Amino acid sequence: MADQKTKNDRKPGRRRPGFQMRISTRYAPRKPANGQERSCISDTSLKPAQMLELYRFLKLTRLVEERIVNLYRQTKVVGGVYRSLGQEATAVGSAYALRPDDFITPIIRDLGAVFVKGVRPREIFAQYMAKAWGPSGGKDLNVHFGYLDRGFIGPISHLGDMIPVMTGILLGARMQKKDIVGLAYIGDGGASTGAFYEGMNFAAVQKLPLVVIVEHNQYAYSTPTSMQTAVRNLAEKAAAFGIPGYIVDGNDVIACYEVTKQAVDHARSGRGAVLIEAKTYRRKGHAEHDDQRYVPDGEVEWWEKHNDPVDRLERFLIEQKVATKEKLDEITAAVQREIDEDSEWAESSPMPEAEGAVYGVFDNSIVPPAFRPKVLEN
Ligand SMILES: Cc1ncc(C[n+]2csc(CCOP(=O)(O)OP(=O)(O)O)c2C)c(N)n1
Ligand SMILES: [Mg+2]
Repeated sequence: MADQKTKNDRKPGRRRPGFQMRISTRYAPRKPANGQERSCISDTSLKPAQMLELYRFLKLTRLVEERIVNLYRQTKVVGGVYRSLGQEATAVGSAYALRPDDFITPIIRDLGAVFVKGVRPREIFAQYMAKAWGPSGGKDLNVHFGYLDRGFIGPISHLGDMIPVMTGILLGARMQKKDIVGLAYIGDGGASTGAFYEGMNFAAVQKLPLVVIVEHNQYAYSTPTSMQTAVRNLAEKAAAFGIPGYIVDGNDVIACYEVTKQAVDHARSGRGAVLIEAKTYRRKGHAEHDDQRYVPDGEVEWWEKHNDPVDRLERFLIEQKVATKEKLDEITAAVQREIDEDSEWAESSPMPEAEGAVYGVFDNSIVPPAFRPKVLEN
């Protein structure tokens, strides 16, 4: 008996099973071989028509944002303009892995996911200009609106809080016996808030079908990630919740789709929450008014030249003979026409009536009659 090894005889420093990290790096960014330009992963289940649809969504996101900047410079936009330039692939590729009845909650740099969910450019233009025909009728701005029936939960400004909100939605859905998955987006800064930890922990222990994408775009306002967290890979945080973590190249739209598809399948099959870190880069300042003077010289230019998500997909589609350059130009021209038409529509919308501000801010129908406060209906 004396020389028999027991579980407690482990060598000091050896990892105990409970602390094992389950991080998949299969879709992590890789340096291209022999100085080749970056493209996308070719190991994919996507059909050619779907890849072209992804291209359309990437172009739509980029060109809608460019038009919004244009309107902003003409002083037609109310409030700030937040761009996802250079990181569009993360939102587009991940949202594309969902079923129509699944839920998303985007943050300001996820316009691409909002389009994948079926929102039209005209709604976004009207929203940015605070027009009456916009989805919030001028009550709120940018992506601060939602459509419950389309599985699109509008974000609130408080960083981190959409994680517990989505967790609550999924708990509710489970009680209603619905098998929906919730996809919540959060920034590198947001992933350091208390709300993020509480929401993640609850979803993990309840094995709720929550997929969280941490958009590691390397800045939170002007703070580089290394100055606000000690982990090198944000996916390592998954270990704190006992859930799997993935690292994905956030500028490869096909990798973003594939990794999210795996995570969504995992979540839907009852195996619980997943954390995905998308490594990407914010090429613009926090908002249009931010001149990025805190960014080292040449950094933005490097990403623009060597790691642009639209260029990468374009290169991939041509290399793989999914499309010719002419075909891609046709898609872009159709997107441009849609944008022209939709921004004209939004500009022709009236501003909201002042009295409208008091309506539609409280849903009395969900309050039991005895407790119903007197509010303006509709
Ligand atoms: C709890 C909370 N703290 C601070 C802010 C102000 N704020 C808004 S956006 C932002 C930076 C967000 O950075 P990150 O989470 O990395 O997202 P990114 O803008 O890079 O997409 C901050 C500090 C806020 N909205 N909520
Ligand atoms: Mg950030």
